[in-house]
Amino acid sequence: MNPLFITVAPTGAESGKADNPNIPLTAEEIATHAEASEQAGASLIHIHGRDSSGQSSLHPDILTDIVEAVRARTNLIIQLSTGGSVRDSFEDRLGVVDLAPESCSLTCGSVNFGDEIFRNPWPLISELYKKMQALDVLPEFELFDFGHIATLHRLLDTFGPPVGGAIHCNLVLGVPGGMAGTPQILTAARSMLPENATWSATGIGRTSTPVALTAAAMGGHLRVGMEDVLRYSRDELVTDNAQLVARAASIADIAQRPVLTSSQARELLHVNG
Ligand code: KMH
Ligand code: ZN
Repeated sequence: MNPLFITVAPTGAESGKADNPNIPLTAEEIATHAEASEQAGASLIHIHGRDSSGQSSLHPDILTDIVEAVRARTNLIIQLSTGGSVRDSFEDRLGVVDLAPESCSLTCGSVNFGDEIFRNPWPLISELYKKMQALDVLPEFELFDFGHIATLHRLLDTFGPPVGGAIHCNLVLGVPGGMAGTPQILTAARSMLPENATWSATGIGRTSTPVALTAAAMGGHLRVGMEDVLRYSRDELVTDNAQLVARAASIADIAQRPVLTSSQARELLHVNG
């Protein structure tokens, strides 16, 4: 038996209520989705903040409100996004790590992101990583393209392993401009990861389910959520994040892979909670 854990990414930085009225934006909405997602099988939550107008925000007060609301209602491992949106400043993105959550995302390279550029030059990546090492924050390496995997190796060679020793990667497939969400690409990308790394995979949009099926078959962990996909099927909007987590849990069940609780995932990732 090779158990897996499920990450839920409920909000993201790009979509709003006009795209899907069910997307959670406020601390209260995110905590409600978090609780239902944990009941459906999630053990880690990837958080983005929004201001009162629904725009992406990395303001510490907004992120702290969300973290407190989620902590009050769940035992989920909390991961804050340092990616933010393509418009967030490097300074604000670095500031997220100061909140010292259990985990932060860390994207390992720039990538075309639809019509925009998601900028992640080497000096920013290095500063984010060193800060996470200093503050005992588990990085989750976000890998949107093959070059990002080369940069991950450079990062580990230059600065050594994360505190705690766990190297955890999330392969993000299907972003327009990044790696395609196909089994062939996922197989190739996985083969390039550090040997001792744990990894999950995320498929954006219609690649969400095929990527989850492939990752479950290959021994990976799963990430789903309304950050990545807003339609449950061609004709149905996602009703809430727990619906996507429940589908990931059934994929795990079909693959005969037990789903880890938050406490078990904490042990696997060497985070203290
Ligand atoms: N919103 C994307 C530009 C992360 O959270 O670390 C970046 C992103 C990655 O979502
Ligand atoms: Zn994100």
